[in-house]
Amino acid sequence: MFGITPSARLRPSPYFAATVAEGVTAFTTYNHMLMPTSFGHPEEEYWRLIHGVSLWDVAVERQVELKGPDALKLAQILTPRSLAQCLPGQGKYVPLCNHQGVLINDPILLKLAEDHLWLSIADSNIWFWARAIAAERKLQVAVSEPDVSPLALQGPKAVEVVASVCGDWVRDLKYFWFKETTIDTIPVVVARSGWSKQGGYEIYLRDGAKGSQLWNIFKEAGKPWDIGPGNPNFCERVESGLLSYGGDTDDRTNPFEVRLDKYIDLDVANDVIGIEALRQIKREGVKRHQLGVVLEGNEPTPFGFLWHPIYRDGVKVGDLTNCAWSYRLKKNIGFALIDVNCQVGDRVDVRKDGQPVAGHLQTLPFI
Ligand code: THG
Repeated sequence: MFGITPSARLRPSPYFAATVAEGVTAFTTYNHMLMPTSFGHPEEEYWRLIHGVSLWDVAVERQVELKGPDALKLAQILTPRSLAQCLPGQGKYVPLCNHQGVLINDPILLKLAEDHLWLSIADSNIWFWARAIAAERKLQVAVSEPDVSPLALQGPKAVEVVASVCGDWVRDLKYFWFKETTIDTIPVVVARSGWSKQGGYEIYLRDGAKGSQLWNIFKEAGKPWDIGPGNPNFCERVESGLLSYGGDTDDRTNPFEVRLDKYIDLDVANDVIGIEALRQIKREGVKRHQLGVVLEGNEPTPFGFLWHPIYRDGVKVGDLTNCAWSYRLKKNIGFALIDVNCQVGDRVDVRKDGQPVAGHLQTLPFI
């Protein structure tokens, strides 16, 4: 349909050649890189994630490295989630907010050592932000990007494949914990995490020259479990209620609106960015919240790029921020960012090309 014009602004993933060899048919942009979004068989790719194991190029989840005596201090200034209990070898999902309490990214933090952290970021530039804050607060910390590129194995059989490559110790790795190791001399970090609710691992490659080699090791090892290429799966993540920063959020979304309450600790120190604003929002209560929408109709209805307005009793009450055809529920489902007066069970309609599509509100996750 369209081509992609090469440019040094669009950094290739170390797995790019491997995904082309697998027959990638679509990409999206993310953190100034390309991420595969289809290998041409969407339903097959979905069921492979639900029942088997799927291999994903998620190198777009780029790392912001914090290194130096004040690394942990900077990390805690950047996130309103308490890091007091975070141990070396542990990862944490950490919302980042600006001074107004608006969500500006939702990385996974990996604590490699007391003075060495990675923020594995979603689609917004945190190197600028972290460097500016470090300088303004006069912290002793270097903010940089290491040569690190995540590869994900997701699905119920991922544990078998990763154990066959790395050893049985990976079976005992706790959710969100990680370990530094090598695979055929390739330096990696193996973490039990990933943007699906089907279980799995993320392998953080520490040598960008070895992308095809690492991809092929897992492709070969995964054959007994019928591994195949995939990507962060739109349908599964909507069913599972996983948030997409920038997709489901806008420039005034705070973490309480999008179900991130349990990752915010209001008693962190006052020097944490956005904490005063977050306390105030909590005191006053949010004006919007995030619920599921189930649309009527038994056919997939593509909604395209933009948010779509949601109406209740003829009044606009919010927006549909995504919508997917659920292969398990056989319905179009999506997330609503909607007035707090709207509740589960309410009948609503979504305007698509000016036409109403009827539906109702439901709790998240759907499954
Ligand atoms: N992996 C890595 N980096 C990433 C992502 C990832 N960076 C960008 C983006 N994804 C960050 N966003 C999320 C969102 C949700 C989760 C992980 C990363 C997630 N959430 C679980 C949930 O909401 O149920 C559990 C969180 C918890 O309990 O701590 O997994 O995918 N490397």
